[in-house]
Amino acid sequence: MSSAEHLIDRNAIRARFSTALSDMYRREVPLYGELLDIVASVNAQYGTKWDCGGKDRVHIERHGAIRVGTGRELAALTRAFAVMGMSPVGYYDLSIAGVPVHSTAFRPVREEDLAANPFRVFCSLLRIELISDTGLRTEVESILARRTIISLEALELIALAEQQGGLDTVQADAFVTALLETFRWHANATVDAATYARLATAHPLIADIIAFRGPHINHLTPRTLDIDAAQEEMLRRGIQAKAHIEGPPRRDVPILLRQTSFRALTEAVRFTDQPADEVGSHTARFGEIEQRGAALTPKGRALYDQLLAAALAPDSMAYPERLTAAMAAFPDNLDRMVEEELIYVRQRQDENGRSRLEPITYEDFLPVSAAGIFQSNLGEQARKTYDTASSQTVFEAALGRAVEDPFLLYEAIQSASMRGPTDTPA
Ligand code: OOG
Ligand code: NI
Repeated sequence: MSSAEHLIDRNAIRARFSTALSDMYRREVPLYGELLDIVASVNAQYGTKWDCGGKDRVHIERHGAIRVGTGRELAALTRAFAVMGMSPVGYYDLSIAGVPVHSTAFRPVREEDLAANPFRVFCSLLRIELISDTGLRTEVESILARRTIISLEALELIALAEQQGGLDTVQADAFVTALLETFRWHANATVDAATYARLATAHPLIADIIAFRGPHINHLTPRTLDIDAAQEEMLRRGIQAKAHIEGPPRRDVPILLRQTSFRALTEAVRFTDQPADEVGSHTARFGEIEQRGAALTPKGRALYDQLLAAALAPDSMAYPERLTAAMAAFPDNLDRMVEEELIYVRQRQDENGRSRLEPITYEDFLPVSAAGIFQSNLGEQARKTYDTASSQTVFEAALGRAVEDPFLLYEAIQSASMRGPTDTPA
């Protein structure tokens, strides 16, 4: 047993885990390594122009995504993420976009913890009640009831962290190694080929969640400072990037989140009834890059959503042109955006002691982009129609707690900075 003074910072555990996950995913999906190279060189070129928060952390900044099958699995992961100082923030209902899951993002919430390492994981939970074939639903339930996605060793270390209030360095390393197994890819499916086909017909994402031993990480996303330059370089290298960048168009003052990805890989898998010389295939894992801009206030977000809705309504123009046209109504000047209270800002002192306002970086996700990413990777069969109400209450019951409200978190960072100078790097 270690004493409290030997416990290491949760930020350090998160940093170790994020690095270990990145190393593992680079070995599993070499194209991810290529994205890291592209982003590193674009960011190095951009570095001198950068005058917004995030400069010091961007080289380590990543988000990943996983999908789980049951509330029990989600609850266990919530405890695992808590060991690394990551709380569930926001509720995203993707069934409105035709994907049978609802989600949250596990991330650090305090300014200094985000500055130390902003690693986040978008985590989706299957909404089993949306499987309309009752026979299939029962089968899915029994498959999920049999599996354990977190090893006994990891669970013991989680319990120890809860008891002690943290982990010492040796325990932290053991925890990172044990938890990493949950995120690993398994080419051996746990179902036969016919069951896989039925799951995939219900929804490709259902097959991805149910047919394997655990919630393999399905993408890991580095942050670029210039997504247009990075996208151009992806295309130049012959990487099959998405046709257009998700999120707001290019602007002087970037807002929210812009993302692009390469198409999911078709990977060899083996179903339980396949002979050794035969292989099946599964399409799920992909690569993505993102650029982050200012966090919007509820007023700013309402304006953004209204303009986006206008852009999504089909007319004679192509989508990128419609988007640019619609978004032109969103002010693109820092002073005006602050004056109209569209974005959150923090006050910062420059070297001469003068204070200036700087946008607070958006740390969350965009459900429309998330659904767009799902669909571009899984094909049009991934868009189903679900007649259902959102169920944040059900989600939170599974989680074992309420999700944090992202607006309140940005608001807290903004008001703390207005109260006095801070020398915390962003
Ligand atoms: C998650 C998709 C959401 C993003 O960047 O919006 C996401 C998934 O595919 O499981 O990662
Ligand atoms: Ni993503």
